[in-house]
Amino acid sequence: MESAANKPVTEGTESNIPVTEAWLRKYRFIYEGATRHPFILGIRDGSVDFSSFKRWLGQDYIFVRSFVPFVASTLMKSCKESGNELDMEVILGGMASLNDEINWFKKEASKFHVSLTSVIPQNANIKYCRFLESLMSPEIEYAVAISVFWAIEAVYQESFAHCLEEGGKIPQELQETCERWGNEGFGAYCKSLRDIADRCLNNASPEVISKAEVSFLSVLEHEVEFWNMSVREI
Ligand code: HMH
Repeated sequence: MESAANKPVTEGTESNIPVTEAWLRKYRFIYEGATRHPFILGIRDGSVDFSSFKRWLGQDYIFVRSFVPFVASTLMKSCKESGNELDMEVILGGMASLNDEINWFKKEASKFHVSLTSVIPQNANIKYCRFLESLMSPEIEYAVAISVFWAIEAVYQESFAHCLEEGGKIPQELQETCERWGNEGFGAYCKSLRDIADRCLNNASPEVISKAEVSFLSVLEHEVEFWNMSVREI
């Protein structure tokens, strides 16, 4: 915000607002589809089916294992392309939290009697992981990768933070899950990713901004499909 007056007016976007803000306005309905999905609303109001939660748990463990190399590839891009050396620290912090997350999944899976070694990746998950893989190549610009990284984390942060808001009736067994992504520290980390994305997008060419926008939209679509997969019977 503080540098808004210095921002060049980018074709196709409103002037003086950060690019991510323009995207969130433009795609508000689909963003809400991803962050207020029936699966999340069910966790918030306590009506969630535990078999859906267990399905989500097993599938998300697989997803997170694919997310790690994507984040690593973004870290590499930040070292080569970023104009700010603090980016590396934010992304490295993200890698550290993914390390915790993998251990948390293992602990949680044993609590819910889910065998992580026998989870079969479902179609929505396979497609989402393939999408991440397509973004790991060195030809993909840092601005695109960091925008995708932000969007992936932000959807979980907003979704689970919503569960924690006043008036929720989260089943006690799922409280920890909501706190993992809904806590304030995770919110601050997502804000740092968003600020990096906005800085990169602000300096990017219209072509790169468009590529990042298309990828942002793909993230939202994959997230909705991921929740759908968790709710649906296999
Ligand atoms: C599907 N999206 C999915 N899983 C996650 N763990 C996150 C986002 C956030 O890390």
